[in-house]
Amino acid sequence: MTASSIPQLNVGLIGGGFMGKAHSLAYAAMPMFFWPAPAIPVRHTIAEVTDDLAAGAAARFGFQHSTGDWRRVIDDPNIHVVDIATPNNSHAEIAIAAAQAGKHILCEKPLAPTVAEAKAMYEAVKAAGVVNMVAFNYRRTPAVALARKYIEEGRIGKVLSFRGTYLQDWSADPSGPLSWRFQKKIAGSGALGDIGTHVVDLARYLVGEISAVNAMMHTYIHERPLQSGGADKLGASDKTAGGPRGAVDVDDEVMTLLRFENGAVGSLEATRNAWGRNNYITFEIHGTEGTIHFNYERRDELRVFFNSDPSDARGLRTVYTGPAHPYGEGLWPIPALGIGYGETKIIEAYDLFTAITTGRPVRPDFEDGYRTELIADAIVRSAQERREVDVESIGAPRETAGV
Ligand code: NAI
Ligand code: SOE
Repeated sequence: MTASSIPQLNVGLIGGGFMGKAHSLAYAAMPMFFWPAPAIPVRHTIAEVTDDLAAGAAARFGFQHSTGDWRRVIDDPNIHVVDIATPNNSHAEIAIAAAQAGKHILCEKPLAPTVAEAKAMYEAVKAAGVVNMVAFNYRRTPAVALARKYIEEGRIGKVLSFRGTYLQDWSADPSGPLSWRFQKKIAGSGALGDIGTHVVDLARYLVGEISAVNAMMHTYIHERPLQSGGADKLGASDKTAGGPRGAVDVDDEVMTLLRFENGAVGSLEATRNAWGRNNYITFEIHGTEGTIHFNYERRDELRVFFNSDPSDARGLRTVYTGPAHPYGEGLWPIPALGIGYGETKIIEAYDLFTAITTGRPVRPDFEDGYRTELIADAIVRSAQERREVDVESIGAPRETAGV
């Protein structure tokens, strides 16, 4: 393939906050890592809530055009891909409009704050036949993809159990501002939707469909200083700390037991109130023939125990991901040079554009996002009703394999 034969696809990015930054970086860097690239993502238009914010975001993130009205992105026939990087309550309206306009879509997680919206989004992309992807990017950490490969190859035998955590501490300080992430009408839920859904995605990716949950949820901090508009300050100590306060109406902590369709059992814990934990996504998977352990704070490493190892060399040991491992051909030439958060987003962009230009399926898609919302909904009901709750079934378990 020659450089001139690589298609150029125009991206309309909606939202210029934390994820606007991460996705812009990924579009710029993807062809530098994966060459020949499946397509060159052109940073065409960025939308923000005002023209001024949009113009600033365009200058910062390298977009050719900007707008204070996301509908102009949808209406622009030159835009091929709509990227939704706004707070959760706007995902459905934008995604459904984008699907109806025939755009391919990348939508940030959680797919939507409610099951009803997630279902409508799934139905809209299915009807439109557009490529769709939900941005659960942690499964694109090479060590996580390697865990998946080992499980598929049977290296740890039949999976018995999954223990997953996502612990952060940015909301542990009660003087942290009441951003959109603490408001049910915008976020849908708290730790559950914001970070617990990442663990649900990993559990589904690595083990399979979740059929039932038994959960507890709790809120520790019931009000916070008001934050007026703007990107989430993610716990930054706010100058308004002594000023007016508003109610937190989402969970700070979720813990649940999990049953998988294939007979495995598991647990999930998520909180943003765990002092000293930053992006502590972990999982440990026990199988009949071995164990796999991962900690995102040491994300170049996968810890493994294989029962097949010689008896004098057994023990949990560390595999450092590199060229021999998933996505290694596009990343850095030596193991342990350091995989970052940005790389997961670059790989996400690579897989999205590969799907658009080759027709190869991409996962997690909106059906995965919808199924994750059904699991989140079961977790909420289980906590409220203090009992085990079945996850609503929307058909046979999905093949967990997929890019
Ligand atoms: P943020 O608060 O940093 O930025 C959101 C931006 O969207 C703000 O600049 C805001 O002005 C803009 N915005 C809001 N409504 C808009 C509208 N109607 N049109 C155009 N712009 C609008 O939020 P952040 O952290 O970037 O989160 C955005 C989404 O990404 C959320 O769904 C969140 O859950 C998800 N996220 C995913 C992460 C991941 O690891 N996959 C990491 C962080 C966030
Ligand atoms: C805040 O908890 C947050 O930004 C989440 O919204 C993201 O999904 C996670 O990847 C990092 O932390």
